This record gives sequence, C-alpha cells and structure tokens, in this order.
Amino acid sequence: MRHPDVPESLDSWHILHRMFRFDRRAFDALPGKGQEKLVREATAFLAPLAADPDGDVSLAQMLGHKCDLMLTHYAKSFDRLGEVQIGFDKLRLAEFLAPLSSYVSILELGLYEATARFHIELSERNLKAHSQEWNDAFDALLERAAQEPRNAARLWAKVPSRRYVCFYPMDKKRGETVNWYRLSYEARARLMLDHGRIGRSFHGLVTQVISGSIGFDDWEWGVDLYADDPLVFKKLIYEMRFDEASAAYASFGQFYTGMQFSLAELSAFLDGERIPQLLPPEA
Ligand code: 76R
Repeated sequence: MRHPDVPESLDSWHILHRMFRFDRRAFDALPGKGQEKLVREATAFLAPLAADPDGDVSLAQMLGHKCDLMLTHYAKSFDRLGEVQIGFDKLRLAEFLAPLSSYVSILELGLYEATARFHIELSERNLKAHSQEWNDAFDALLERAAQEPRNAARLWAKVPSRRYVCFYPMDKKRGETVNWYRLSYEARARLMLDHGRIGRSFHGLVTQVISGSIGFDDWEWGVDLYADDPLVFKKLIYEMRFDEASAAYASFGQFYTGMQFSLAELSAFLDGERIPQLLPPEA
C-alpha cells in the first residue's frame, strides 16, 4: 500500500462504454407505431439515468464500420453499471442492437506531483512509513485533494456536453527495453508534467476524461476526448505523439469517433431521417 513509486489517483465515476451495431433495415421494417413505442420505452429508461445526480448517460452516433452507436454510462458502482446493462438489454430497442465492443474503467485524476509531496510531508512529520498513523494521515491528504474545488468539479462532472467524441484505449509500454514502469518516479513525474503542459495548451478546446482500466479491461487506460470541432482531436493527438510520454511509452488500441446527440433526438437517430443533434441543455 502507498508504495512511493506508485502515483496515487483520485477515482470517481465507474464507466461502461458500449459499442453497438444498429440493424437499420430491421428497424425500418417496423411499422411507425411500433417504432414510436420502442423509442418511448427506451427514452423512459434512459432519461432518469441522464438526470441522475449519481450518474450520467450519453449517446453518440459513430462513424465507420466499428460501431453505429456508443453508449457511455457513468455510475457510482460496478453493481449499478451491471443493473443498467441488463435493463438496457431488456429494452425492445436492444433487439436491433448487436454489441460489438465495450470498455470498463474508472475515471481518475492522476496525482504525480501531489503523491511526491504527500510522502515528503509525512516524513517531515516524522510518522513511521506505513504505520496506522501514517496511513490515516495519507488518506486525509488524499481526501483533502479530492475536496479541492478544481478536482471535485472534474471528478464528478457529467459527460462533457460537446458535439464530437473520440474514444480510444491505451497502454504505457512494458517491453524488455522500453518499460514505463521501470522508470524512476522522478522521471515519470517529469514526463507527465510535460504531457500536462501540452494538454493544457489545448485548454478550452478539448475536454479529456482519463479513466483507469488496469485490472478491469484489456488496456490500461481509456481516453475520451470531447470537442466542438473534430480537427482539435487530430491536432492534439498529433502534437502529443512528439511528446516523450507518448512518443516513447504509449501504445494505442482502436479509435472510435463520432457525434454525441441528445436523448430527445433518439428517434432522429433511429429513423435516420435527419442527423440527430446535441441540443443545448434546457434552461
Ligand atoms: O489532469 C490534469 O490536467 C493534470 C495533468 C494530466 C495528467 C496527470 C493530463 C493532462 N493528463 C494526465 C494523465 Mn492526459 N491525455 C492522454 C491522452 O494520445 C495520446 O498521446 C495520449 C492520450 C491525451 C490526448 C491526453 C490529453 N493522460 C494522463 C494519463 C495517465 C497516465 C499515468 O498516470 O501514467 C494518460 C494515459 C493520459 C493520456 N491530458 C492532459 C490531455 C489534456 C488535453 C490535458 C490537459 C487538460 C487540461 O488542463 O485542460
């Protein structure tokens, strides 16, 4: 516990991404009344999830063959994610949706700088490392970090309400010669500082949600990026490729790109008569 080589994180939403193929032909073959009923049932199921202060749900129309629809669900436990997964699969709409992929992760804010400070602060207080007192003091420091307004707002934010979304999983390399996990803490902290510096130069243009999936899924992190202009993804990710933390140590899984839309636009997505929009939040 609390090994000095391990950066701490603040953890919040439990996240399930689900990617589906939509059987548009089969849906189109339903009579209008049947389509309406199905949309009403799905909307009645999803609306409370979107309004829930203890979670959120977002829908996105995805581009290309990897999937047609991506559902992102935030909850406070895996149990709740599981309950909603089953509830969703019981909807009539699910007869037209084939699961193609998914991703399980927990939103995290990495604390490279703060962790180092905590270790120093506790050793200056002359607490014996890993004693009960030391552990309690460490927990208190983490708790205080979680309460800082900047962190608290990011930990429990709803899915960013921006039109374009890009999701991909990534690892930090663990090869025989190139191995992130064998770098010193200081080296990793310095690289993350540089990473954050590039990231922040895009501040306002993009909202990133980093979620950790070590122990849960096939990659180590899920990266969600949200922007009002998709070109921002290309510029940001390209620039990061030149940064040491990505250039030397990152490897990536499949990229998923699409457009978020409001639940009220579900029927537009399903009947395909116009492009479903992300509506401004109701006043
Ligand atoms: O959260 C913060 O603002 C503090 C700095 C920061 C951390 C700790 C930060 C900032 N990130 C952090 C952690 Mn990030 N990030 C990615 C990717 O495509 C690639 O090359 C990598 C995918 C992008 C695009 C991105 C964007 N970040 C992480 C971690 C955890 C690593 C670990 O703990 O070892 C990963 C995997 C990761 C990956 N990052 C930012 C951004 C952006 C845009 C920022 C600035 C946010 C802002 O201040 O607006």
